Amino acid sequence: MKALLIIDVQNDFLPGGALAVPDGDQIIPVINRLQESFDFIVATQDWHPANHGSFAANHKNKNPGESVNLSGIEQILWPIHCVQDTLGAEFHPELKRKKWKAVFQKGTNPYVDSYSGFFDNQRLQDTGLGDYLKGQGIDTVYVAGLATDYCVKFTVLDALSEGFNTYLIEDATKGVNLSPNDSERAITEMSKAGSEVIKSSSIII
Ligand code: VGL
Ligand code: ZN
Repeated sequence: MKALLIIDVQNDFLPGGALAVPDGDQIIPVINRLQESFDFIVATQDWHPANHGSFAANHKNKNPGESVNLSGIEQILWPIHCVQDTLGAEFHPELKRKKWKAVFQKGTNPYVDSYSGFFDNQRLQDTGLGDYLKGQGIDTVYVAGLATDYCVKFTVLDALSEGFNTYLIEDATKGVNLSPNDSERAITEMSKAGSEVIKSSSIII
């Protein structure tokens, strides 16, 4: 059975937000249409405590875009974003949520970031998403949301490693592009790892 995974379509990742993905809002109507074609829909939510180690503001003399070593691995620093219980962490109000079965929150541990919906960046903590999907009979996942070059990419790669047939819906995702071609490179990487890359028009009837 198939599921749609909607990754981090939250105010802070949309135009006007703290870590706005350029044109991120353009995928909202696409995702809303896509939802009509799925019976099983799960979303993820970036959900950081205010002292999170991925925030540049929590390191001395560091700016967003620079890196630090966080608990032993390289961490890109971001503006303060998706702080728990703030407006920026909420899903965009136009995003339909009626059919969602569950929301998996991630990035709650201040000492390790979590781009993927399945595991943190150290692969130490499991969000439970993989077992949940398998327990519901899901063997195929379609991935949409933000951002192509971070949370979507890591979610797709982990979905593949967890054994799911994995489809990236290319026009239902947008990237941060800290470097100009990051999204393109991310899509190539997901494809090489075994993900199918498709357009929403191949699903929407
Ligand atoms: C994300 C950077 C930091 C994402 C989350 O959702 O792609 N990117 N936190
Ligand atoms: Zn984050």
